[in-house]
Amino acid sequence: MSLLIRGGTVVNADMSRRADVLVDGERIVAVGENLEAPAGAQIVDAGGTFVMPGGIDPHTHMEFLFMGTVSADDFEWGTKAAISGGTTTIVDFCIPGAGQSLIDAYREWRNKSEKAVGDYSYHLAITSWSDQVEREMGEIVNTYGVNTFKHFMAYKGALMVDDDILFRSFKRCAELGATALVHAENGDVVAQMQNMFISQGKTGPEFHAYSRPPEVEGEAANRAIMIADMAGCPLYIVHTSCKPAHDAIARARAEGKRVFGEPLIQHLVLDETDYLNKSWDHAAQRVMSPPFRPKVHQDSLWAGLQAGSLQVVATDHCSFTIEQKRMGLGDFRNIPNGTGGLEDRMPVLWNAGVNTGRLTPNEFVAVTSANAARILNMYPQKGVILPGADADIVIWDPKATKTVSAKAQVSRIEYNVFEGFELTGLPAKVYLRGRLAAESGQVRAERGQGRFVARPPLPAFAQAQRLWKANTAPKAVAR
Ligand code: DUC
Ligand code: ZN
Ligand code: ZN
Ligand code: ZN
Repeated sequence: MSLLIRGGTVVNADMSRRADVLVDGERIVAVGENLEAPAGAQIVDAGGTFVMPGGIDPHTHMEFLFMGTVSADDFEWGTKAAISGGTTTIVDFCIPGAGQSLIDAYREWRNKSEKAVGDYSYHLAITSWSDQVEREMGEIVNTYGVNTFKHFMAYKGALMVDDDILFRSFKRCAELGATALVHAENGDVVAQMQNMFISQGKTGPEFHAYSRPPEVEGEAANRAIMIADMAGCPLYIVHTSCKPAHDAIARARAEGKRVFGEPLIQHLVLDETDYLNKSWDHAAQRVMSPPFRPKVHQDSLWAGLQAGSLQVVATDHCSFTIEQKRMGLGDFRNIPNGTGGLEDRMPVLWNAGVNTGRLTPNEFVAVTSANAARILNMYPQKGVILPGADADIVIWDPKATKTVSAKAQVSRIEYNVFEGFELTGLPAKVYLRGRLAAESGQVRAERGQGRFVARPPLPAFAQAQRLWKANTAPKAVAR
Protein backbone atom coordinates (compact mmCIF):
# COMPACT_ATOMS: atom_id res chain seq x y z
CA MET A 1 0.00 0.00 0.00
CA SER A 2 1.53 3.33 -0.96
CA LEU A 3 0.60 6.87 -0.13
CA LEU A 4 1.65 10.12 -1.79
CA ILE A 5 1.36 13.31 0.25
CA ARG A 6 1.47 16.00 -2.35
CA GLY A 7 2.01 19.76 -2.41
CA GLY A 8 2.84 20.50 1.23
CA THR A 9 5.83 22.13 2.86
CA VAL A 10 7.96 19.47 4.50
CA VAL A 11 9.25 20.80 7.82
CA ASN A 12 12.16 19.06 9.50
CA ALA A 13 14.22 20.37 12.40
CA ASP A 14 17.00 21.52 10.07
CA MET A 15 15.11 22.79 7.03
CA SER A 16 11.81 23.34 5.24
CA ARG A 17 11.12 22.70 1.57
CA ARG A 18 8.19 22.34 -0.76
CA ALA A 19 8.14 18.60 -1.44
CA ASP A 20 5.97 15.54 -1.88
CA VAL A 21 6.37 12.60 0.47
CA LEU A 22 6.00 9.04 -0.79
CA VAL A 23 5.23 6.27 1.67
CA ASP A 24 5.42 2.56 0.98
CA GLY A 25 4.07 0.33 3.72
CA GLU A 26 5.35 1.62 7.05
CA ARG A 27 8.27 3.70 5.75
CA ILE A 28 8.93 6.92 3.90
CA VAL A 29 10.59 6.00 0.59
CA ALA A 30 11.02 9.34 -1.16
CA VAL A 31 10.90 13.07 -0.46
CA GLY A 32 11.12 15.39 -3.46
CA GLU A 33 9.44 17.60 -5.99
CA ASN A 34 6.77 16.27 -8.36
CA LEU A 35 7.02 12.66 -7.25
CA GLU A 36 5.08 10.22 -9.41
CA ALA A 37 2.31 8.30 -7.76
CA PRO A 38 2.84 4.54 -8.12
CA ALA A 39 -0.15 2.66 -9.54
CA GLY A 40 -2.84 2.30 -6.89
CA ALA A 41 -1.27 4.84 -4.53
CA GLN A 42 -3.54 6.90 -2.37
CA ILE A 43 -2.97 10.60 -3.02
CA VAL A 44 -3.42 13.17 -0.28
CA ASP A 45 -3.47 16.88 -1.13
CA ALA A 46 -1.37 18.73 1.45
CA GLY A 47 -1.49 22.16 -0.22
CA GLY A 48 -1.26 25.01 2.30
CA THR A 49 -0.09 22.72 5.11
CA PHE A 50 3.11 21.74 6.87
CA VAL A 51 4.16 18.09 6.64
CA MET A 52 6.05 17.28 9.85
CA PRO A 53 7.39 14.23 11.67
CA GLY A 54 5.00 12.71 14.21
CA GLY A 55 5.41 14.16 17.67
CA ILE A 56 7.38 12.37 20.39
CA ASP A 57 6.47 12.97 24.02
CA PRO A 58 9.51 11.85 25.99
CA HIS A 59 7.74 11.87 29.38
CA THR A 60 4.44 10.14 30.28
CA HIS A 61 2.93 8.00 33.06
CA MET A 62 0.21 5.66 31.80
CA GLU A 63 -1.69 3.45 34.22
CA PHE A 64 0.83 4.37 36.89
CA LEU A 65 0.32 3.20 40.49
CA PHE A 66 1.29 6.37 42.34
CA MET A 67 0.33 7.97 45.67
CA GLY A 68 -2.18 5.25 46.45
CA THR A 69 -4.05 5.31 43.17
CA VAL A 70 -3.55 4.58 39.45
CA SER A 71 -3.34 7.32 36.82
CA ALA A 72 -6.57 7.43 34.81
CA ASP A 73 -5.28 7.16 31.24
CA ASP A 74 -3.91 3.73 30.39
CA PHE A 75 -1.76 2.95 27.36
CA GLU A 76 -4.83 2.70 25.12
CA TRP A 77 -6.45 5.99 26.06
CA GLY A 78 -3.21 7.84 26.63
CA THR A 79 -1.77 6.99 23.23
CA LYS A 80 -5.16 7.68 21.66
CA ALA A 81 -5.11 11.15 23.22
CA ALA A 82 -1.54 11.58 22.00
CA ILE A 83 -2.36 10.65 18.42
CA SER A 84 -5.40 12.94 18.28
CA GLY A 85 -2.98 15.81 18.93
CA GLY A 86 -0.19 14.73 16.56
CA THR A 87 2.02 12.76 18.96
CA THR A 88 2.71 9.31 17.51
CA THR A 89 5.31 8.08 20.03
CA ILE A 90 5.48 8.34 23.82
CA VAL A 91 8.27 7.41 26.18
CA ASP A 92 6.73 6.19 29.42
CA PHE A 93 8.37 5.68 32.80
CA CYS A 94 8.71 2.03 33.82
CA ILE A 95 8.93 2.26 37.59
CA PRO A 96 9.56 -0.93 39.59
CA GLY A 97 7.32 -1.45 42.64
CA ALA A 98 8.94 -2.01 46.05
CA GLY A 99 11.14 -5.10 45.78
CA GLN A 100 10.33 -5.63 42.09
CA SER A 101 13.27 -6.37 39.78
CA LEU A 102 13.98 -4.15 36.79
CA ILE A 103 13.31 -7.02 34.41
CA ASP A 104 9.95 -7.84 36.03
CA ALA A 105 8.94 -4.19 35.90
CA TYR A 106 9.93 -4.07 32.24
CA ARG A 107 7.78 -7.16 31.53
CA GLU A 108 4.85 -5.63 33.42
CA TRP A 109 5.13 -2.49 31.30
CA ARG A 110 5.29 -4.53 28.08
CA ASN A 111 2.04 -6.23 29.13
CA LYS A 112 0.36 -2.93 29.99
CA SER A 113 1.36 -1.41 26.66
CA GLU A 114 0.06 -4.18 24.42
CA LYS A 115 -3.15 -2.21 24.06
CA ALA A 116 -1.38 0.98 22.94
CA VAL A 117 -2.76 2.73 19.88
CA GLY A 118 0.49 4.61 19.20
CA ASP A 119 4.17 3.70 19.44
CA TYR A 120 5.94 3.66 22.79
CA SER A 121 9.28 3.24 24.49
CA TYR A 122 10.38 3.36 28.15
CA HIS A 123 12.77 4.90 30.61
CA LEU A 124 13.54 2.60 33.57
CA ALA A 125 13.52 4.02 37.08
CA ILE A 126 16.24 3.18 39.63
CA THR A 127 14.56 3.35 43.04
CA SER A 128 16.98 1.22 45.09
CA TRP A 129 20.49 -0.19 44.76
CA SER A 130 21.89 -3.74 44.92
CA ASP A 131 24.20 -5.99 42.92
CA GLN A 132 21.09 -7.25 41.16
CA VAL A 133 20.02 -3.75 40.12
CA GLU A 134 23.52 -3.04 38.83
CA ARG A 135 23.54 -6.28 36.82
CA GLU A 136 20.01 -5.82 35.49
CA MET A 137 20.82 -2.30 34.26
CA GLY A 138 23.20 -4.00 31.84
CA GLU A 139 20.56 -6.43 30.64
CA ILE A 140 18.02 -3.66 30.24
CA VAL A 141 20.40 -1.68 28.04
CA ASN A 142 21.93 -4.53 26.06
CA THR A 143 18.95 -6.83 25.52
CA TYR A 144 15.76 -4.91 26.23
CA GLY A 145 16.22 -1.71 24.23
CA VAL A 146 16.14 0.89 27.00
CA ASN A 147 19.06 3.32 27.24
CA THR A 148 17.79 5.75 29.89
CA PHE A 149 17.48 5.43 33.68
CA LYS A 150 15.33 7.74 35.76
CA HIS A 151 16.17 8.85 39.31
CA PHE A 152 13.76 10.59 41.65
CA MET A 153 15.52 13.08 43.92
CA ALA A 154 12.11 13.73 45.58
CA TYR A 155 9.21 11.63 46.95
CA LYS A 156 11.00 10.79 50.20
CA GLY A 157 10.03 7.43 51.63
CA ALA A 158 8.72 6.26 48.26
CA LEU A 159 10.67 6.68 45.03
CA MET A 160 13.50 8.95 46.20
CA VAL A 161 17.14 7.89 45.97
CA ASP A 162 20.02 9.54 47.83
CA ASP A 163 23.35 10.82 46.47
CA ASP A 164 25.03 7.49 47.19
CA ILE A 165 22.67 5.74 44.78
CA LEU A 166 22.80 8.60 42.29
CA PHE A 167 26.58 8.36 42.03
CA ARG A 168 26.58 4.54 41.78
CA SER A 169 23.85 4.51 39.16
CA PHE A 170 25.32 7.40 37.15
CA LYS A 171 28.69 5.60 36.99
CA ARG A 172 26.89 2.49 35.76
CA CYS A 173 25.10 4.60 33.11
CA ALA A 174 28.47 5.91 31.93
CA GLU A 175 29.78 2.37 31.62
CA LEU A 176 26.73 1.21 29.65
CA GLY A 177 26.37 4.14 27.27
CA ALA A 178 23.09 5.06 28.96
CA THR A 179 21.79 8.50 29.86
CA ALA A 180 20.74 9.32 33.42
CA LEU A 181 17.46 11.17 33.93
CA VAL A 182 16.55 12.99 37.12
CA HIS A 183 13.43 14.40 38.68
CA ALA A 184 15.33 17.27 40.28
CA GLU A 185 13.76 18.40 43.55
CA ASN A 186 15.41 18.17 46.98
CA GLY A 187 13.07 15.64 48.60
CA ASP A 188 14.38 16.15 52.15
CA VAL A 189 13.65 19.87 52.02
CA VAL A 190 10.24 19.29 50.42
CA ALA A 191 9.25 16.79 53.14
CA GLN A 192 10.23 19.22 55.92
CA MET A 193 8.37 22.09 54.33
CA GLN A 194 5.26 19.96 53.77
CA ASN A 195 5.24 18.89 57.42
CA MET A 196 5.79 22.45 58.59
CA PHE A 197 2.76 23.75 56.63
CA ILE A 198 0.54 20.89 57.79
CA SER A 199 1.53 21.48 61.43
CA GLN A 200 0.49 25.12 60.95
CA GLY A 201 -2.92 24.00 59.66
CA LYS A 202 -2.08 25.05 56.09
CA THR A 203 -3.64 22.15 54.22
CA GLY A 204 -4.83 23.64 50.90
CA PRO A 205 -3.44 22.88 47.44
CA GLU A 206 -1.54 26.18 47.20
CA PHE A 207 0.75 24.87 49.96
CA HIS A 208 1.74 22.06 47.64
CA ALA A 209 3.38 24.78 45.53
CA TYR A 210 4.83 26.66 48.51
CA SER A 211 6.43 23.45 49.81
CA ARG A 212 8.34 23.00 46.52
CA PRO A 213 9.81 26.44 45.69
CA PRO A 214 12.17 26.95 42.72
CA GLU A 215 15.17 26.68 45.07
CA VAL A 216 14.51 23.00 45.78
CA GLU A 217 14.57 22.34 42.06
CA GLY A 218 17.60 24.53 41.37
CA GLU A 219 19.60 22.89 44.16
CA ALA A 220 18.80 19.38 42.96
CA ALA A 221 19.53 20.25 39.33
CA ASN A 222 22.95 21.66 40.24
CA ARG A 223 23.72 18.65 42.43
CA ALA A 224 22.71 16.14 39.75
CA ILE A 225 24.81 18.00 37.17
CA MET A 226 27.91 17.87 39.37
CA ILE A 227 27.43 14.20 40.25
CA ALA A 228 26.85 13.27 36.60
CA ASP A 229 29.99 15.14 35.63
CA MET A 230 32.04 13.22 38.21
CA ALA A 231 30.48 9.95 37.03
CA GLY A 232 31.05 10.83 33.37
CA CYS A 233 27.50 10.22 32.15
CA PRO A 234 25.17 12.43 30.15
CA LEU A 235 22.29 13.86 32.18
CA TYR A 236 18.72 14.72 31.16
CA ILE A 237 16.71 16.79 33.63
CA VAL A 238 12.99 16.11 33.29
CA HIS A 239 10.28 18.74 33.75
CA THR A 240 12.64 21.73 34.08
CA SER A 241 10.18 24.27 35.42
CA CYS A 242 12.10 27.25 36.73
CA LYS A 243 14.92 29.70 36.15
CA PRO A 244 17.36 28.28 38.74
CA ALA A 245 17.19 24.82 37.13
CA HIS A 246 17.41 26.23 33.61
CA ASP A 247 20.36 28.42 34.61
CA ALA A 248 22.15 25.35 35.97
CA ILE A 249 21.61 23.50 32.69
CA ALA A 250 22.67 26.45 30.54
CA ARG A 251 25.81 26.93 32.64
CA ALA A 252 26.68 23.23 32.45
CA ARG A 253 26.28 23.22 28.68
CA ALA A 254 28.41 26.33 28.38
CA GLU A 255 31.11 24.42 30.29
CA GLY A 256 30.92 21.56 27.78
CA LYS A 257 28.82 19.13 29.81
CA ARG A 258 26.25 16.90 28.12
CA VAL A 259 23.18 18.04 30.01
CA PHE A 260 19.68 18.27 28.56
CA GLY A 261 16.57 20.05 29.83
CA GLU A 262 12.91 19.27 29.25
CA PRO A 263 10.30 21.93 30.00
CA LEU A 264 6.65 20.83 30.05
CA ILE A 265 4.00 22.54 27.97
CA GLN A 266 2.09 23.19 31.22
CA HIS A 267 4.97 25.19 32.74
CA LEU A 268 5.38 27.17 29.52
CA VAL A 269 1.82 28.53 29.49
CA LEU A 270 0.32 28.13 32.98
CA ASP A 271 1.45 29.73 36.24
CA GLU A 272 0.93 29.73 40.00
CA THR A 273 -2.17 31.95 39.83
CA ASP A 274 -4.02 28.69 39.10
CA TYR A 275 -3.53 27.81 42.79
CA LEU A 276 -4.56 31.18 44.21
CA ASN A 277 -8.12 32.42 44.78
CA LYS A 278 -9.46 29.40 42.90
CA SER A 279 -11.78 26.63 44.02
CA TRP A 280 -10.18 23.67 45.80
CA ASP A 281 -10.96 21.45 42.80
CA HIS A 282 -9.48 23.90 40.27
CA ALA A 283 -6.25 24.19 42.22
CA ALA A 284 -5.99 20.47 43.06
CA GLN A 285 -6.48 19.52 39.41
CA ARG A 286 -3.32 21.50 38.71
CA VAL A 287 -1.24 19.96 41.48
CA MET A 288 1.82 18.38 39.96
CA SER A 289 5.51 18.28 40.79
CA PRO A 290 7.19 20.58 40.12
CA PRO A 291 4.23 22.94 40.61
CA PHE A 292 3.19 25.78 38.33
CA ARG A 293 5.53 28.74 38.89
CA PRO A 294 5.41 32.54 39.04
CA LYS A 295 5.43 34.00 35.52
CA VAL A 296 9.08 35.08 35.55
CA HIS A 297 10.09 31.42 35.26
CA GLN A 298 8.08 31.01 32.05
CA ASP A 299 10.17 33.68 30.36
CA SER A 300 13.31 31.76 31.27
CA LEU A 301 11.93 28.50 29.83
CA TRP A 302 10.89 30.12 26.56
CA ALA A 303 14.30 31.77 26.29
CA GLY A 304 15.90 28.37 26.83
CA LEU A 305 13.93 26.84 23.98
CA GLN A 306 14.87 29.74 21.74
CA ALA A 307 18.55 29.60 22.66
CA GLY A 308 18.77 25.80 22.59
CA SER A 309 19.76 25.44 26.25
CA LEU A 310 16.47 23.52 26.67
CA GLN A 311 15.82 20.93 23.99
CA VAL A 312 12.46 19.19 24.28
CA VAL A 313 8.89 19.94 25.34
CA ALA A 314 7.04 17.13 27.14
CA THR A 315 3.85 16.73 29.18
CA ASP A 316 4.59 14.40 32.13
CA HIS A 317 1.04 13.23 31.29
CA CYS A 318 -0.17 11.64 34.53
CA SER A 319 -3.90 12.24 34.69
CA PHE A 320 -6.20 11.81 37.68
CA THR A 321 -9.98 12.16 37.86
CA ILE A 322 -11.71 14.70 40.10
CA GLU A 323 -12.52 11.92 42.55
CA GLN A 324 -8.87 10.84 42.69
CA LYS A 325 -7.72 14.43 43.26
CA ARG A 326 -10.16 14.65 46.19
CA MET A 327 -8.10 12.05 48.06
CA GLY A 328 -6.19 15.13 49.19
CA LEU A 329 -9.13 17.10 50.67
CA GLY A 330 -7.84 18.24 54.05
CA ASP A 331 -4.17 17.47 53.32
CA PHE A 332 -2.43 18.61 50.14
CA ARG A 333 0.21 15.89 50.63
CA ASN A 334 -2.40 13.32 49.56
CA ILE A 335 -3.45 15.00 46.30
CA PRO A 336 -2.16 12.68 43.56
CA ASN A 337 0.50 14.66 41.69
CA GLY A 338 -0.06 14.97 37.98
CA THR A 339 -1.83 16.65 35.09
CA GLY A 340 -2.84 15.67 31.56
CA GLY A 341 -1.79 17.41 28.36
CA LEU A 342 -0.80 14.82 25.76
CA GLU A 343 -3.43 15.77 23.18
CA ASP A 344 -2.81 19.48 23.67
CA ARG A 345 1.01 19.59 23.76
CA MET A 346 1.60 20.28 20.07
CA PRO A 347 -1.35 22.63 19.36
CA VAL A 348 -0.73 24.64 22.55
CA LEU A 349 2.99 24.92 21.78
CA TRP A 350 2.31 25.94 18.18
CA ASN A 351 -0.14 28.56 19.35
CA ALA A 352 2.05 29.99 22.13
CA GLY A 353 5.34 29.41 20.33
CA VAL A 354 5.07 29.63 16.56
CA ASN A 355 2.12 32.03 16.33
CA THR A 356 3.93 34.48 18.60
CA GLY A 357 7.29 34.26 16.83
CA ARG A 358 9.08 32.62 19.76
CA LEU A 359 9.74 29.50 17.69
CA THR A 360 10.13 28.87 13.99
CA PRO A 361 8.25 25.87 12.53
CA ASN A 362 11.64 24.09 12.35
CA GLU A 363 12.31 24.78 16.02
CA PHE A 364 8.81 23.51 16.77
CA VAL A 365 9.68 20.20 15.06
CA ALA A 366 12.98 20.11 16.93
CA VAL A 367 11.43 20.45 20.37
CA THR A 368 8.33 18.32 19.77
CA SER A 369 10.02 15.45 17.92
CA ALA A 370 13.54 15.53 16.42
CA ASN A 371 15.53 16.44 19.53
CA ALA A 372 13.86 13.77 21.65
CA ALA A 373 14.56 11.23 18.91
CA ARG A 374 18.23 12.23 18.84
CA ILE A 375 18.84 12.48 22.57
CA LEU A 376 17.03 9.19 23.28
CA ASN A 377 18.46 7.40 20.21
CA MET A 378 15.45 6.73 17.99
CA TYR A 379 16.72 8.97 15.19
CA PRO A 380 16.28 8.66 12.19
CA GLN A 381 13.65 5.93 12.68
CA LYS A 382 11.60 8.65 14.37
CA GLY A 383 11.80 12.43 14.38
CA VAL A 384 12.37 13.20 10.71
CA ILE A 385 10.73 13.16 7.28
CA LEU A 386 13.43 11.32 5.34
CA PRO A 387 13.58 8.19 3.16
CA GLY A 388 13.96 5.17 5.44
CA ALA A 389 12.25 6.77 8.44
CA ASP A 390 9.00 5.41 9.89
CA ALA A 391 6.09 7.12 8.14
CA ASP A 392 4.90 8.91 11.29
CA ILE A 393 3.63 12.06 9.65
CA VAL A 394 1.54 15.01 10.76
CA ILE A 395 -0.18 17.16 8.18
CA TRP A 396 -0.43 20.40 10.09
CA ASP A 397 -3.03 22.99 9.17
CA PRO A 398 -1.78 26.35 10.45
CA LYS A 399 -5.21 27.94 9.90
CA ALA A 400 -7.41 25.40 11.69
CA THR A 401 -8.84 26.58 15.00
CA LYS A 402 -10.41 25.15 18.12
CA THR A 403 -11.21 26.04 21.70
CA VAL A 404 -9.88 23.52 24.21
CA SER A 405 -12.70 21.81 26.07
CA ALA A 406 -12.61 18.80 28.36
CA LYS A 407 -15.98 17.78 26.93
CA ALA A 408 -14.37 17.11 23.55
CA GLN A 409 -11.13 15.52 24.73
CA VAL A 410 -9.96 11.93 24.39
CA SER A 411 -8.29 11.68 27.81
CA ARG A 412 -10.45 9.88 30.41
CA ILE A 413 -10.54 12.73 32.93
CA GLU A 414 -13.33 15.30 33.32
CA TYR A 415 -11.28 18.50 33.12
CA ASN A 416 -8.46 20.04 31.10
CA VAL A 417 -5.82 22.40 32.49
CA PHE A 418 -5.91 24.34 29.19
CA GLU A 419 -9.72 24.68 29.24
CA GLY A 420 -10.88 27.65 27.13
CA PHE A 421 -7.56 28.16 25.30
CA GLU A 422 -8.29 29.36 21.76
CA LEU A 423 -5.84 27.67 19.41
CA THR A 424 -4.87 28.30 15.81
CA GLY A 425 -2.84 25.55 14.15
CA LEU A 426 -3.92 21.91 14.47
CA PRO A 427 -3.07 18.49 13.07
CA ALA A 428 -5.38 17.82 10.13
CA LYS A 429 -4.17 14.27 9.51
CA VAL A 430 -1.85 12.05 11.53
CA TYR A 431 -0.20 8.92 10.13
CA LEU A 432 1.36 6.20 12.24
CA ARG A 433 3.81 4.06 10.25
CA GLY A 434 1.95 4.81 7.03
CA ARG A 435 -1.59 4.31 8.31
CA LEU A 436 -4.08 7.11 8.86
CA ALA A 437 -4.28 7.32 12.65
CA ALA A 438 -6.28 10.53 13.20
CA GLU A 439 -8.20 13.04 11.15
CA SER A 440 -9.25 16.44 12.51
CA GLY A 441 -8.68 15.15 16.04
CA GLN A 442 -10.79 12.00 15.51
CA VAL A 443 -8.72 8.90 16.18
CA ARG A 444 -8.82 6.17 13.54
CA ALA A 445 -5.99 3.98 14.82
CA GLU A 446 -6.99 1.06 16.98
CA ARG A 447 -6.12 -0.62 20.22
CA GLY A 448 -3.01 -2.74 19.82
CA GLN A 449 -1.63 -0.90 16.78
CA GLY A 450 1.25 0.64 18.75
CA ARG A 451 4.70 -0.92 18.77
CA PHE A 452 7.60 -0.88 21.18
CA VAL A 453 10.50 1.26 19.97
CA ALA A 454 13.86 -0.20 21.04
CA ARG A 455 16.53 2.37 21.83
CA PRO A 456 20.07 0.98 21.76
CA PRO A 457 22.81 2.41 23.97
CA LEU A 458 24.48 5.64 22.95
CA PRO A 459 28.02 5.40 24.31
CA ALA A 460 29.40 8.37 22.36
CA PHE A 461 28.63 10.99 25.02
CA ALA A 462 30.25 9.08 27.86
CA GLN A 463 33.24 8.15 25.70
CA ALA A 464 33.73 11.75 24.60
CA GLN A 465 33.40 12.95 28.17
CA ARG A 466 36.03 10.46 29.39
CA LEU A 467 38.41 11.36 26.57
CA TRP A 468 37.93 15.08 27.15
CA LYS A 469 38.52 14.71 30.89
CA ALA A 470 41.60 12.58 30.32
CA ASN A 471 43.01 15.18 27.96
CA THR A 472 42.14 18.33 29.88
CA ALA A 473 41.87 17.59 33.57
CA PRO A 474 44.71 16.61 35.89
CA LYS A 475 42.55 13.98 37.61
CA ALA A 476 40.71 11.26 35.71
CA VAL A 477 36.98 10.82 35.89
CA ALA A 478 35.74 8.31 38.47
CA ARG A 479 36.02 4.67 37.38
N1 DUC B 1 5.25 14.55 38.98
C1 DUC B 1 3.94 14.54 38.79
O1 DUC B 1 3.31 15.58 38.92
N2 DUC B 1 3.35 13.37 38.47
C2 DUC B 1 4.03 12.18 38.23
C3 DUC B 1 5.37 12.13 38.80
C4 DUC B 1 5.99 13.45 38.98
O2 DUC B 1 7.17 13.54 39.19
ZN1 ZN C 1 8.94 13.82 38.00
ZN1 ZN D 1 -7.04 28.44 35.93
ZN1 ZN E 1 7.00 12.27 35.43
